[in-house]
Amino acid sequence: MPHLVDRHEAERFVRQFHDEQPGAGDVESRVRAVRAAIDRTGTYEHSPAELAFGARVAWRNAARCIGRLYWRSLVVRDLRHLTSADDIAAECVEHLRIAGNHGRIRPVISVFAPDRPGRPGPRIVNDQLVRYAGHRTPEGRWKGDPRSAPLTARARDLGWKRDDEAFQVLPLMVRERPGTRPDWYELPDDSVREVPLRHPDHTWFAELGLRWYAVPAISDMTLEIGGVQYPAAPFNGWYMGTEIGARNLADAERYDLLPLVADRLGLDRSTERTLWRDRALVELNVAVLHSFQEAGVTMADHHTESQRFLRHIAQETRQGRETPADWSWIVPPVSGSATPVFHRYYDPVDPSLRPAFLARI
Ligand code: HEM
Ligand code: NRG
Repeated sequence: MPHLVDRHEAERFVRQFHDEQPGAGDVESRVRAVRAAIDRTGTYEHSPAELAFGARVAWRNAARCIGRLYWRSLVVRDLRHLTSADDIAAECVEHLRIAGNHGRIRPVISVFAPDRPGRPGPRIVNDQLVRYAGHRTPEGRWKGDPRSAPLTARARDLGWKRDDEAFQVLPLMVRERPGTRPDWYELPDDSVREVPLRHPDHTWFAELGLRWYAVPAISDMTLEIGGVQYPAAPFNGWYMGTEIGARNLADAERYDLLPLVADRLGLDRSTERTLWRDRALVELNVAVLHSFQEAGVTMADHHTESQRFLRHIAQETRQGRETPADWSWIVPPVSGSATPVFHRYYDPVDPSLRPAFLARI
């Protein structure tokens, strides 16, 4: 059950907001108003400017994110007045359209109603707004994305019909309150941009029928600002190619495509020493970057995004701020040592840093 807002957290945030945004008005009167609201109601309401600042700083504080250079440009959609599942689903669809922007992807967050004492806010069940279904076939093989098997089973329980495709987009599932049965909504085709994958040098690659969606929109993290929790606050940036080419399509627990790609490349898989896995990984990543580029959909390569991240750290240092970072998440999953983010240490991560995106418990 949502708890009362911690007065110290609230005050700490209001003071940070005023410190970083000179011209935001009189800090002491705002602190008094916030304290009074918490004493009266157990919570308080952020101003639109506080909400936008809080969401951007939560991104700035995300220690696992290599993409933080553009944290100031996050588009913040203030949808705190919305609590019904229908409205939330409709605005998630709108979010995907705004973020997708015909391929020129914009970083966007949509903030729905917060938890209040005795009145929890809505929840999005999906871990991302767009995900591919996955299930184990009667023969014991995997179809689709194994990672989404639990979500796929959930959707079927609710009455959604699964096809037998490798890349079938799951419906969006929304709960108006925790514990209630989710409502589900099919995402309209025109809100889910997808990119069919091909390789610049190998025509057979396109025949594998691989694809991925354009907008990674995380929808299962709670945005916490000044002690207030926003459990439904989906956000997106653009993909870094390795997320798809070196993990989603390559991991043995995901699409597990390295053996297939290696065979099509004619590589010798009889021993690890031929580095067939490594060579297949590189070609898969080449195909992902090439296909997004040709489709006109924003995507970063891991070399460029690594350089941007070091620029971000330098910029933050000039502002007198540390950049907490988790090496094991920042270093790309292929060619780590060929990127500059590999060869250094980072400021330690303080788990009490706020505003923040928190993993759902
Ligand atoms: C994690 C890249 C935008 C918040 C990550 C990861 C990558 C990444 C590669 C690691 C993911 C993984 O290994 O699964 C980018 C790029 C962006 C971007 C290229 C382009 C603009 C954003 C935005 C936000 C954000 C807009 C929030 C407003 C986060 C958070 C995580 C993360 C909270 C950690 C997720 C977790 O713990 O599972 N990002 N990101 N990122 N990013 Fe970003
Ligand atoms: N690796 C996940 C997505 C995690 C977040 N990545 C981003 N976030 N690029 C995947 O679907 O592959 N973002 O907000 O842009």
